[in-house]
Amino acid sequence: MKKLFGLLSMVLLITVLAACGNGGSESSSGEGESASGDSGETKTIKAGIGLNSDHPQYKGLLKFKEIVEEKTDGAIKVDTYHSGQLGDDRSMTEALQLGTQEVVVPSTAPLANFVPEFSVFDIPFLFPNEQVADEVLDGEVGQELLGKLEEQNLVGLAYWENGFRDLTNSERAVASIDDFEGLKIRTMENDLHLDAFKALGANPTPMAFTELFTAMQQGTVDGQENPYATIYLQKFYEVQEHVSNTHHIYSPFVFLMSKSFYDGLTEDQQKIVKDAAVEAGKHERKLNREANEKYLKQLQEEGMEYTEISDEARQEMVDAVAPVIEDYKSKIGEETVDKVYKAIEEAQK
Ligand code: TK8
Repeated sequence: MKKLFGLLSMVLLITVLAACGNGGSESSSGEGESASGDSGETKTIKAGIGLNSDHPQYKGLLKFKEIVEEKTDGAIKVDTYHSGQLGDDRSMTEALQLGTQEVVVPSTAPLANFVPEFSVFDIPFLFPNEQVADEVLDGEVGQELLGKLEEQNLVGLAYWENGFRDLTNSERAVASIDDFEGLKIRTMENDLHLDAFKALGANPTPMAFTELFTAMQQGTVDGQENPYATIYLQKFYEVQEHVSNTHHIYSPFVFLMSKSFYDGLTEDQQKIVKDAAVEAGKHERKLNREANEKYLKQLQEEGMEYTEISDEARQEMVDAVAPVIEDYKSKIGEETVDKVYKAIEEAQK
């Protein structure tokens, strides 16, 4: 008898629990599962970046949140974190692989530690301007490279913009290659960047972005390189005196999603997050270009000394890094490098 009772209450308990589990969708839709095969549970995206809340990158993330929450009627919620609250580009990318975070938007430079071909976009003096970069990144070769991220349990949804990188330092005005001599320069965690700065005569050291401001404040490094918007909005002018328009590398950002999270979405939801990443990316690029335009002037108003690099001096730099680029072609992959150079040529026709 007791056994029968126990069995009956167990069946009852399971039925009650099952009814409770489906309560949300049931109450909102009355059916077990919505048409798009979604369980109806709210899914949360933890999205983190390294830059602060004033930066166009964070504005882009808020745009992504707005679109996704609206288009999914709140079935997907996006929690946004800035200023390295969740870690740096590399550690956040690892968190996506582990499935403990859902979105990060790193620079391509640290991403090359996961997929080496991404270093192709960090070849110095590669892109002549932003428009050509857009066409190549949003075009066939850029999308093909995004596809390679799946092997690393990552899904690349879109390219956003970090921008053309310019050198700052606290030692001296840099007008030509000789002025790089011995400067302790922080670079992103990328061997091509390191070797390029060695070829320019500097003394480079790789470091996560989250450690950079303190390293400049304490004099562990003399300088760094980033787009004007980052130099201004991260207040680097408080710890740096000189800025030069080296424009030595165009840095794309990649909007990444954890593959395990992405695979758990319905097809509709996958399309919504993909389209939202692309649309928010266009918004971010526009804001970023306006910001980079605006902030060089404000850096000078904050007391930084600006040095214009002449075409001859820039050509000296191009020549100095050429052997490094030659050397990296095989490390990156000749085929990928050739495709990118071809796409750049095409984009300028
Ligand atoms: C921020 C970084 C930054 C990059 C760097 O997380 O590390 O210097 O330019 O924007 O992605």
